Formats: sequence, structure tokens, C-alpha cells
Amino acid sequence: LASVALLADTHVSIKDPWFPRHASELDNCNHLMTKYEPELDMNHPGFADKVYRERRKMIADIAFAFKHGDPIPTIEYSPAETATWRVVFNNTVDLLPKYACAEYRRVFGMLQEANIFTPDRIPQLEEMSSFLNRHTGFRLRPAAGLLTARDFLASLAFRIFQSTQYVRHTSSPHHTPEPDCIHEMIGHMPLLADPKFAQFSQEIGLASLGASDAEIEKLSTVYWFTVEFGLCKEKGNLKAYGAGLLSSTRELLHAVSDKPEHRPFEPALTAIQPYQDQEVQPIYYVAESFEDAKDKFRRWVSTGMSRPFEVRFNPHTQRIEVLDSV
Ligand code: TIH
Ligand code: FE2
Repeated sequence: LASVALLADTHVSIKDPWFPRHASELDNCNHLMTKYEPELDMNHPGFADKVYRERRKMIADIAFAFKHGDPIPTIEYSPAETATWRVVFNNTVDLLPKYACAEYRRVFGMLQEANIFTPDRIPQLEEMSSFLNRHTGFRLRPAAGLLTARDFLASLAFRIFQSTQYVRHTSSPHHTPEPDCIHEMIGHMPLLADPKFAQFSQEIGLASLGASDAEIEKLSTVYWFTVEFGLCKEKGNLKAYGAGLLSSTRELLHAVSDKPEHRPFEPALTAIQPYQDQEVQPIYYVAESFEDAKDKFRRWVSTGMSRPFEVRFNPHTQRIEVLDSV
């Protein structure tokens, strides 16, 4: 018996890195990256704009106070914020028939029919969260800004998406280097309501739990080149599914032009491709389909991760179960 206990003890250190085991523990996963904070980054378009900085702070405080299970507080968006939304929304409506993937177009139409997507109003996080929940079980929680990759990816394991709630600065409607709620709504929400895409997103999250720092870096790079900036093929044509493309008129047109490089999505190579997040991408990765991207991703994770256990999500208890690897 003693030796069994000993074995269990040594196991604990390898098998027990801290990561959230229940959705409510995401209350501890809201560490922010300091770049892009309008208070701290001199290049931020809102740096010199006191009114904008105060608005950001007010909205960030909602995210800091949020606890799992709370309804997400409503924001009264100003006419100027709504005008910025309208510009991006109308551009997306014009461009999506030609440049967005079929799954995105399908849900976009559903959101318009449900009157959640209209040019005149920025959707509230709470209504979007219940829309997602009805389609894929995904839910939103408010995030104060750009989270660390580890915290952001962990939430995906629970089918929870951390969403910013503030609006980009009025001076940059067509492209912003930081996430804002126009990016979350127009870029991310439609595909999080698609079952195959939701599954792919959750798998990236599951792979991140208990991963080493180097592995988190690789996973967030894969996330970057797929969920954020991914292209796919449809009848031989390039289509966008990445949220950073669908929420940025400027980058969408750039991505499908012949200016950037287009490479086939290959997780092992994509994961080590350096990227920058200030300007539009010079390289995009093209997936055959979500199904194919997910299969390739799964294969790569099963051969390449160092953790000595596997995890699975139990949707009945909202809990992560840790399994011994064979
Ligand atoms: N560049 C995107 C936009 O302008 O909508 C926002 C972001 C995508 C990825 C990170 S920030
Ligand atoms: Fe994003």
C-alpha cells in the first residue's frame, strides 16, 4: 500500500499542473496582456483620447467584476460607437457573398433573421451568448482586453468564449490590431454557432490544458492562423473563415488578393511560423475544410504534446476529466 501511495504522490506533480477543471474556475483566468491597452501603449489610437480611455475603463470594470453564471451586463452603446459598427457591418454584408465561407454565410443569415444582426444596433453579449448556446453550447464571458494565450485557450475547452465588449476607436473602423466587440460579433460569433467549427475550437482549448509554455505558444499560433486568419477552399476559390479577416474590410480584401503568400494548412509547420499582430498578415494558411483542419490538428496533438495524461470535457457537469494515457 505504501508504494502505491508513493507512486500516486510522484504522479501528482506531473499530472497536476493547475488548470481550470470546472467552468466556474475561469473566474481565475482573466490575466491581461499589457500591449494594446490604450492607457499603456503610445501607439494606440485611443492613447491621447481621454474620453475613449474612460469608456474603456468603465467597460473593462464590468469584465473584472463578472463571475461565472452571472448574466452579462448590457452596455448602452453611443451613437458614435453604433456608427462604427454600421460601417463594418455594411461592408461585411457587401463582401460576404463573394469572400466568406458557406458556414459563415449560413449563420450570418440566421442572425439577421433573428434580428440580432442589424446595421442599427451592436448586439449585446448576453443575447449573443444565448444564441450560441442554443446552437453549439458555446457561451460568452466578458473579457477586459487581450488575455494571455493560456487563459484564453483554457476557456475554449469549456465551450466558453472570452469576448471583449468595448468598441474600437472611431479613427480605425477598417482595421484595428486589438480585439474589440465588433471583431468578436462579426468575426467570431457566426462560426461559433457552427457545430464543426465549435468542435474544432474546443479541441484547441482542450489541447492547451496543462500544456507547457512552448506548447501554448504553438497552439496559439495555430489558433492565430486558423480561427483568426484562416482561409479555406470552396470549389477551388479562396474563402475566409478567420474572424480577423471577416471583421476587417481592409485585411479581408488583402487576404484573398494575390499579394500575400498562401500555404496549405499543416499544423506542425503552421505552429512554428512567426507572426506579427500589428498589421495585415504576409502569409495565410489554407484549409481544405473544417473537418480536414480538425483531423490534421488532432493527429498533430496526439503525436506532439508532452503531457502525460489526456483530458475530456463532461458537458453534464461542465467538468474536465483527466485520464491516464496508455
Ligand atoms: N484586425 C481585426 C479587426 O480589425 O477587426 C481585429 C483582430 C483580429 C485578431 C486580433 S485583433
Ligand atoms: Fe479574435
